[in-house]
Amino acid sequence: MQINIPDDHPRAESLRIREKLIEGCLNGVVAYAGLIAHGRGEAFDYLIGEQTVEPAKRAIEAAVAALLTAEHPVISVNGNAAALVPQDLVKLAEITGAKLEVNLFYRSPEREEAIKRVLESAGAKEVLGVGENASARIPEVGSERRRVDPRGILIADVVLVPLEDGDRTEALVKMGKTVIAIDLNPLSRTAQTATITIVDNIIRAIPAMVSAAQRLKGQEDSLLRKILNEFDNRQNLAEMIEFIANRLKEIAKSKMSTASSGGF
Ligand code: PTJ
Repeated sequence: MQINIPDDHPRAESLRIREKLIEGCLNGVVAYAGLIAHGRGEAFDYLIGEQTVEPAKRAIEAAVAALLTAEHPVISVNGNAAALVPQDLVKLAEITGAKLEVNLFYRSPEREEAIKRVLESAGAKEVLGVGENASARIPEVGSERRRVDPRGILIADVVLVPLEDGDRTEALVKMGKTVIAIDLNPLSRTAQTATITIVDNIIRAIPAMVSAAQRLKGQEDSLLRKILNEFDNRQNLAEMIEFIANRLKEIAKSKMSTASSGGF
Protein backbone atom coordinates (compact mmCIF):
# COMPACT_ATOMS: atom_id res chain seq x y z
CA MET A 1 0.00 0.00 0.00
CA GLN A 2 1.43 3.40 -1.05
CA ILE A 3 0.76 6.19 1.42
CA ASN A 4 1.10 9.87 0.78
CA ILE A 5 3.23 11.60 3.41
CA PRO A 6 2.61 15.38 3.33
CA ASP A 7 5.91 17.36 3.29
CA ASP A 8 4.64 19.59 6.08
CA HIS A 9 3.91 16.69 8.41
CA PRO A 10 6.05 17.30 11.52
CA ARG A 11 7.33 13.70 11.41
CA ALA A 12 7.56 13.43 7.60
CA GLU A 13 11.19 12.22 7.55
CA SER A 14 10.56 9.61 10.22
CA LEU A 15 7.47 8.37 8.38
CA ARG A 16 9.43 8.10 5.13
CA ILE A 17 12.04 5.96 6.86
CA ARG A 18 9.29 3.69 8.19
CA GLU A 19 7.88 3.35 4.67
CA LYS A 20 11.32 2.30 3.38
CA LEU A 21 11.44 -0.46 5.97
CA ILE A 22 7.89 -1.61 5.25
CA GLU A 23 8.73 -1.71 1.55
CA GLY A 24 11.90 -3.64 2.41
CA CYS A 25 9.79 -6.09 4.38
CA LEU A 26 7.40 -6.58 1.46
CA ASN A 27 10.36 -7.13 -0.90
CA GLY A 28 11.88 -9.74 1.40
CA VAL A 29 14.90 -7.59 2.33
CA VAL A 30 13.90 -6.69 5.90
CA ALA A 31 12.94 -9.32 8.48
CA TYR A 32 9.58 -8.82 10.26
CA ALA A 33 11.58 -8.43 13.46
CA GLY A 34 13.49 -5.64 11.72
CA LEU A 35 10.37 -3.48 12.04
CA ILE A 36 10.29 -4.10 15.78
CA ALA A 37 14.02 -3.39 16.06
CA HIS A 38 13.46 -0.10 14.22
CA GLY A 39 10.75 0.92 16.69
CA ARG A 40 13.17 0.32 19.53
CA GLY A 41 15.77 2.41 17.74
CA GLU A 42 13.26 5.23 17.14
CA ALA A 43 12.56 5.45 20.87
CA PHE A 44 16.25 5.92 21.64
CA ASP A 45 16.60 8.39 18.77
CA TYR A 46 13.92 10.52 20.48
CA LEU A 47 16.00 10.51 23.65
CA ILE A 48 19.11 11.82 21.88
CA GLY A 49 17.06 14.41 19.98
CA GLU A 50 17.43 12.77 16.53
CA GLN A 51 20.89 14.28 16.05
CA THR A 52 24.49 13.10 15.86
CA VAL A 53 25.88 14.24 19.18
CA GLU A 54 29.53 14.98 20.04
CA PRO A 55 30.48 11.57 21.49
CA ALA A 56 28.99 9.88 18.39
CA LYS A 57 31.04 12.19 16.14
CA ARG A 58 34.22 11.11 17.97
CA ALA A 59 33.22 7.45 17.66
CA ILE A 60 32.65 7.96 13.92
CA GLU A 61 36.19 9.39 13.52
CA ALA A 62 37.70 6.48 15.45
CA ALA A 63 35.64 3.95 13.48
CA VAL A 64 36.79 5.39 10.16
CA ALA A 65 40.41 5.46 11.37
CA ALA A 66 40.02 1.76 12.26
CA LEU A 67 38.61 0.91 8.82
CA LEU A 68 41.31 2.89 7.00
CA THR A 69 44.18 1.28 8.93
CA ALA A 70 42.75 -2.25 8.73
CA GLU A 71 44.28 -5.00 6.62
CA HIS A 72 40.97 -6.79 5.98
CA PRO A 73 38.05 -4.46 6.81
CA VAL A 74 34.54 -5.85 6.32
CA ILE A 75 31.12 -4.19 6.46
CA SER A 76 28.49 -6.66 7.61
CA VAL A 77 25.10 -5.94 6.03
CA ASN A 78 21.70 -7.02 7.38
CA GLY A 79 18.17 -6.31 6.18
CA ASN A 80 17.57 -2.97 7.90
CA ALA A 81 20.93 -1.53 6.83
CA ALA A 82 20.39 -2.63 3.21
CA ALA A 83 16.91 -1.07 3.13
CA LEU A 84 17.92 2.24 4.71
CA VAL A 85 21.39 3.18 3.46
CA PRO A 86 22.47 0.97 0.53
CA GLN A 87 24.27 3.68 -1.49
CA ASP A 88 26.23 4.97 1.48
CA LEU A 89 27.26 1.46 2.52
CA VAL A 90 28.66 0.89 -0.95
CA LYS A 91 30.44 4.29 -0.92
CA LEU A 92 31.94 3.60 2.50
CA ALA A 93 33.20 0.21 1.31
CA GLU A 94 34.74 1.78 -1.80
CA ILE A 95 36.56 4.57 0.06
CA THR A 96 37.87 2.39 2.88
CA GLY A 97 38.60 -0.68 0.76
CA ALA A 98 36.23 -2.75 2.90
CA LYS A 99 34.38 -5.81 1.63
CA LEU A 100 30.60 -5.99 1.88
CA GLU A 101 29.25 -9.19 3.41
CA VAL A 102 25.63 -10.22 3.93
CA ASN A 103 25.16 -11.53 7.46
CA LEU A 104 21.68 -12.21 8.77
CA PHE A 105 20.04 -13.25 12.00
CA TYR A 106 16.97 -14.44 10.09
CA ARG A 107 18.90 -16.07 7.26
CA SER A 108 17.20 -17.53 4.19
CA PRO A 109 18.50 -17.95 0.65
CA GLU A 110 15.77 -15.58 -0.61
CA ARG A 111 16.74 -12.80 1.81
CA GLU A 112 20.47 -13.25 1.08
CA GLU A 113 19.78 -12.85 -2.64
CA ALA A 114 17.39 -9.92 -2.12
CA ILE A 115 20.00 -8.02 -0.07
CA LYS A 116 22.73 -8.82 -2.59
CA ARG A 117 20.52 -7.39 -5.34
CA VAL A 118 19.89 -4.19 -3.35
CA LEU A 119 23.65 -3.71 -2.83
CA GLU A 120 24.42 -4.44 -6.48
CA SER A 121 21.78 -1.95 -7.63
CA ALA A 122 23.51 0.57 -5.34
CA GLY A 123 26.77 -0.06 -7.20
CA ALA A 124 28.45 -2.92 -5.30
CA LYS A 125 30.80 -4.97 -7.50
CA GLU A 126 31.22 -7.81 -5.02
CA VAL A 127 28.97 -9.05 -2.21
CA LEU A 128 30.27 -11.79 0.09
CA GLY A 129 28.40 -14.16 2.40
CA VAL A 130 25.69 -15.32 0.01
CA GLY A 131 24.69 -19.00 -0.42
CA GLU A 132 27.53 -21.51 -0.39
CA ASN A 133 30.00 -18.68 0.12
CA ALA A 134 29.00 -18.38 3.78
CA SER A 135 30.78 -21.67 4.38
CA ALA A 136 32.78 -20.83 7.50
CA ARG A 137 31.48 -20.77 11.09
CA ILE A 138 32.41 -18.48 13.95
CA PRO A 139 32.65 -20.21 17.31
CA GLU A 140 30.24 -19.72 20.21
CA VAL A 141 27.44 -18.22 18.12
CA GLY A 142 24.27 -20.33 18.05
CA SER A 143 22.30 -18.20 15.59
CA GLU A 144 22.52 -18.07 11.81
CA ARG A 145 24.86 -15.11 12.26
CA ARG A 146 27.62 -17.68 12.83
CA ARG A 147 27.75 -18.41 9.08
CA VAL A 148 30.41 -16.23 7.50
CA ASP A 149 32.46 -15.98 4.32
CA PRO A 150 36.06 -17.27 4.59
CA ARG A 151 37.16 -14.33 2.40
CA GLY A 152 35.33 -11.81 4.58
CA ILE A 153 34.33 -11.76 8.24
CA LEU A 154 36.33 -14.91 9.05
CA ILE A 155 39.68 -13.28 8.21
CA ALA A 156 38.68 -9.66 8.93
CA ASP A 157 40.63 -7.64 11.47
CA VAL A 158 37.99 -4.87 11.58
CA VAL A 159 34.24 -5.54 11.18
CA LEU A 160 31.52 -2.88 11.03
CA VAL A 161 28.20 -4.24 12.33
CA PRO A 162 25.34 -1.79 11.88
CA LEU A 163 22.30 -2.98 13.94
CA GLU A 164 23.38 -6.12 15.64
CA ASP A 165 22.49 -8.53 18.39
CA GLY A 166 25.02 -9.02 21.17
CA ASP A 167 26.15 -12.64 20.65
CA ARG A 168 28.10 -12.21 17.47
CA THR A 169 29.71 -8.96 18.61
CA GLU A 170 30.96 -10.76 21.70
CA ALA A 171 32.24 -13.70 19.64
CA LEU A 172 34.02 -11.47 17.11
CA VAL A 173 35.70 -9.48 19.89
CA LYS A 174 36.80 -12.78 21.50
CA MET A 175 38.34 -13.74 18.14
CA GLY A 176 40.55 -10.64 18.47
CA LYS A 177 38.72 -8.51 15.90
CA THR A 178 37.99 -4.81 16.24
CA VAL A 179 34.19 -4.53 16.15
CA ILE A 180 32.50 -1.25 15.26
CA ALA A 181 28.81 -1.20 16.21
CA ILE A 182 26.16 1.33 15.29
CA ASP A 183 23.38 1.11 17.85
CA LEU A 184 20.99 3.78 19.11
CA ASN A 185 20.72 1.98 22.45
CA PRO A 186 23.88 2.72 24.47
CA LEU A 187 22.81 0.09 27.02
CA SER A 188 22.47 -2.84 24.61
CA ARG A 189 24.84 -5.80 24.90
CA THR A 190 26.17 -4.97 21.42
CA ALA A 191 26.89 -1.37 22.42
CA GLN A 192 28.56 -2.47 25.63
CA THR A 193 30.66 -5.21 24.01
CA ALA A 194 31.87 -3.60 20.78
CA THR A 195 35.34 -2.06 20.51
CA ILE A 196 33.93 1.17 19.07
CA THR A 197 30.24 2.00 19.52
CA ILE A 198 28.57 4.71 17.49
CA VAL A 199 25.34 5.62 19.29
CA ASP A 200 23.50 7.16 16.37
CA ASN A 201 20.91 6.33 13.73
CA ILE A 202 22.44 4.48 10.76
CA ILE A 203 20.56 6.97 8.59
CA ARG A 204 22.93 9.69 9.86
CA ALA A 205 25.95 7.62 10.94
CA ILE A 206 26.76 5.89 7.64
CA PRO A 207 26.70 9.14 5.56
CA ALA A 208 28.80 10.81 8.30
CA MET A 209 31.28 7.93 8.05
CA VAL A 210 31.46 8.44 4.29
CA SER A 211 32.34 12.14 4.80
CA ALA A 212 34.89 11.30 7.51
CA ALA A 213 36.44 8.62 5.28
CA GLN A 214 36.74 11.11 2.38
CA ARG A 215 38.44 13.56 4.75
CA LEU A 216 40.77 11.08 6.48
CA LYS A 217 41.76 8.92 3.51
CA GLY A 218 45.33 9.64 2.49
CA GLN A 219 46.23 11.02 5.93
CA GLU A 220 49.40 9.73 7.61
CA ASP A 221 49.00 6.33 9.22
CA SER A 222 50.40 7.79 12.44
CA LEU A 223 47.55 10.34 12.61
CA LEU A 224 44.90 7.64 12.07
CA ARG A 225 46.47 5.44 14.76
CA LYS A 226 46.59 8.42 17.14
CA ILE A 227 42.82 9.00 16.63
CA LEU A 228 42.25 5.30 17.35
CA ASN A 229 44.51 5.12 20.40
CA GLU A 230 42.97 8.20 21.99
CA PHE A 231 39.45 6.78 21.69
CA ASP A 232 38.02 5.20 24.85
CA ASN A 233 34.75 3.33 24.26
CA ARG A 234 33.78 3.03 27.96
CA GLN A 235 34.23 6.78 28.40
CA ASN A 236 32.35 7.51 25.17
CA LEU A 237 29.37 5.35 26.20
CA ALA A 238 29.32 7.00 29.62
CA GLU A 239 29.22 10.41 27.90
CA MET A 240 26.32 9.28 25.70
CA ILE A 241 24.31 8.10 28.72
CA GLU A 242 25.13 11.33 30.55
CA PHE A 243 24.02 13.32 27.49
CA ILE A 244 20.62 11.56 27.50
CA ALA A 245 20.20 11.99 31.27
CA ASN A 246 21.05 15.72 31.10
CA ARG A 247 18.80 16.29 28.10
CA LEU A 248 15.86 14.68 29.86
CA LYS A 249 16.55 16.70 33.02
CA GLU A 250 16.60 19.94 30.97
CA ILE A 251 13.29 19.04 29.28
CA ALA A 252 11.72 18.19 32.66
CA LYS A 253 13.00 21.47 34.12
CA SER A 254 11.54 23.52 31.27
CA LYS A 255 8.16 21.77 31.70
CA MET A 256 8.19 22.47 35.44
CA SER A 257 8.87 26.17 34.91
CA THR A 258 5.99 26.35 32.38
CA ALA A 259 3.71 24.55 34.87
CA SER A 260 4.60 26.85 37.80
CA SER A 261 3.98 29.96 35.67
CA GLY A 262 0.49 28.68 34.94
CA GLY A 263 1.31 27.23 31.50
CA PHE A 264 -0.65 24.75 29.33
O1 PTJ B 1 18.26 -8.61 8.93
P1 PTJ B 1 18.53 -9.59 10.05
O2 PTJ B 1 17.91 -10.94 9.76
O3 PTJ B 1 19.98 -9.73 10.36
O4 PTJ B 1 17.80 -9.06 11.37
C1 PTJ B 1 18.14 -7.79 11.82
C2 PTJ B 1 17.49 -7.44 13.18
C3 PTJ B 1 17.64 -5.95 13.36
C4 PTJ B 1 16.03 -7.84 13.15
C5 PTJ B 1 18.22 -8.21 14.27
O5 PTJ B 1 19.59 -7.90 14.23
C6 PTJ B 1 17.68 -7.91 15.65
O6 PTJ B 1 16.74 -8.55 16.12
O7 PTJ B 1 18.27 -6.90 16.27
P2 PTJ B 1 17.87 -6.41 17.77
O8 PTJ B 1 18.36 -7.43 18.76
O9 PTJ B 1 16.44 -5.99 17.81
O10 PTJ B 1 18.80 -5.15 17.93
C7 PTJ B 1 18.71 -4.06 17.09
C8 PTJ B 1 19.37 -2.86 17.77
O11 PTJ B 1 19.51 -1.84 16.80
C9 PTJ B 1 18.56 -2.26 18.93
O12 PTJ B 1 19.42 -1.97 20.02
C10 PTJ B 1 17.98 -0.94 18.34
O13 PTJ B 1 17.90 0.08 19.31
C11 PTJ B 1 19.03 -0.59 17.30
N1 PTJ B 1 18.50 0.15 16.13
C12 PTJ B 1 17.30 -0.01 15.51
N2 PTJ B 1 17.19 0.81 14.46
C13 PTJ B 1 18.36 1.50 14.38
C14 PTJ B 1 19.20 1.07 15.45
N3 PTJ B 1 20.43 1.58 15.64
C15 PTJ B 1 20.86 2.52 14.76
N4 PTJ B 1 20.12 2.97 13.72
C16 PTJ B 1 18.86 2.49 13.50
N5 PTJ B 1 18.15 2.93 12.45
